Amino acid sequence: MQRIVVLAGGIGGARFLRGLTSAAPDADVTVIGNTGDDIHLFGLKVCPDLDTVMYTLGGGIHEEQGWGRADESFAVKEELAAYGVGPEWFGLGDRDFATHIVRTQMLAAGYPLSAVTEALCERWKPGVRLLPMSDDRVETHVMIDDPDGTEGSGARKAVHFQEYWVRLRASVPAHAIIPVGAEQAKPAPGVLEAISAADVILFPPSNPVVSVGTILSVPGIREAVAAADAPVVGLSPIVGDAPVRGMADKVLAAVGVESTASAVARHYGSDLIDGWLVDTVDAARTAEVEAAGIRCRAVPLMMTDVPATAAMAAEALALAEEVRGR
Ligand code: FO1
Repeated sequence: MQRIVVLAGGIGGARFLRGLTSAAPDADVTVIGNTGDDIHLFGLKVCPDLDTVMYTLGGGIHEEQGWGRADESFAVKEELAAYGVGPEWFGLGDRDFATHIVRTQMLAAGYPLSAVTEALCERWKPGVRLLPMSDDRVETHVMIDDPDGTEGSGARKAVHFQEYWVRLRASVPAHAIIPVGAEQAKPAPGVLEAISAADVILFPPSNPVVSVGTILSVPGIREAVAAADAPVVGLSPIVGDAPVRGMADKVLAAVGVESTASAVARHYGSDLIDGWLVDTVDAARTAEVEAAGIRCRAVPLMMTDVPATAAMAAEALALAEEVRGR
């Protein structure tokens, strides 16, 4: 059985995985999920990217939104607001709350996040093994100009990733992205083992900075991917010089990377990836990627539905075969 490891963020990663499991139904897929977006709210631990993967593959996702539960209601949020308890800018629904309550209860009882995730997946049966990148707390913070600082003082402050992404809609410049706690974090049990035993490693069209980049910032994970025998193939989240969805361009700018399909491939570099897929509209960029020592193909990369996404996943697996043993 083919062992595939995928480093996934939220919506882009989850949708790609749905295509992958359709293209390779017999594969043994391990997903290493980003937990840098995790946030503590109302005393509860919320893991947006793990939940997005779990709900999407388990059939519980709000399809149009891409995050949160289908058929959701917001009675708890409204009741909290009536007490003046926020944040009002983060939409936690009633059904979703149950997940966070179970998770928080299990964590408080001493289970590590990896065991809690496994337990939650027993309900959702996502058809993949979902591992958090780490059981340790890592929280992505974004450095922005401090709106309360005196003008011209250059004062800056760090905000939680969700505050930057959801409350501010990435509308202000990000000066730096800091995965707080990453240096001390250890990969969760099974992560390094899955990477070294993989036949193929895939980077879906997830955010290269705050999703895949955060996973790679956990000491040992980048090294394991670079040292793996398996071919590593990525799919560009940038199509026609703009993110397919989300605001990846804002955080790419923070790390000094242009929003082009080829710049993202070079950002990962040939030490890490062997192959890279760009969309057909970016076919002219394949030469730039190949000049960086990364095999590159131009194929349709719009995840419009499951068959189109399965075709992308099949192209990624085909490219992996092509570069195997390079
Ligand atoms: N995204 C939003 O744009 N607005 C929200 O209110 C929001 C709430 C939310 C609650 C649970 C969850 O699992 C995800 C949620 N997201 C929301 C998505 C999330 O902020 C990001 O898209 C991811 O963290 C990026 O991968």
